Amino acid sequence: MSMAMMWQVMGVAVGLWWNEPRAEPAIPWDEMTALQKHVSFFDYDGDGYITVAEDYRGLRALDLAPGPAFAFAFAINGALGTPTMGYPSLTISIYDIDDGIHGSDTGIYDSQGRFVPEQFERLFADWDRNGSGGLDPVELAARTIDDADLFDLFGVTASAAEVSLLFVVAAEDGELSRDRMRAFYDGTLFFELEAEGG
Ligand SMILES: [Ca+2]
Ligand SMILES: [Ca+2]
Repeated sequence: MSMAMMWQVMGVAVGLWWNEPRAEPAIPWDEMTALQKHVSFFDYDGDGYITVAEDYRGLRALDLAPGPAFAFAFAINGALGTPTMGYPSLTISIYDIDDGIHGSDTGIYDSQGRFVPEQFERLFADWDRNGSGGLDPVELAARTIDDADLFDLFGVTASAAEVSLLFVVAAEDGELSRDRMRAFYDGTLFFELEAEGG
């Protein structure tokens, strides 16, 4: 059995819902913050919590290969589970996702998880150095390093992981376009990518 098949079998084993359609979100769409909309992509059964298996399923739906999807699912849930649940956990709570906002973030979400358009504009004004209307890996890396809070190693690592993941699933022609970045931050990008077939 190949590694890919093994991850797939594990994915099925941990949830019989693997092929179940997505349930209605636990919090009505219009009442969610941008950050909650973004993470609700992964809450397939609509209970307001994201398990590692749900995270894995969502990443696979975004066309990530099984190995990286498994690694990212553990890394993301490992980083956000405990702060959002309030006790050691690998499951993420959507209700308290704003507690998962770490240092070294872009400020594009406020402390409640709401989208801040001015900060988004600033991101492009500051970092689209070649004026291409998109951010390439060099521009993204420069931004991540410059934005780093001093001594906030966890925050930098988490930001770099998020940017890498975003780039893998959403880059076009070697960069992340303004439209895709905007959709990422307002919480609709992953739904759009899934609808497009990854
Ligand atoms: Ca769930
Ligand atoms: Ca650029």
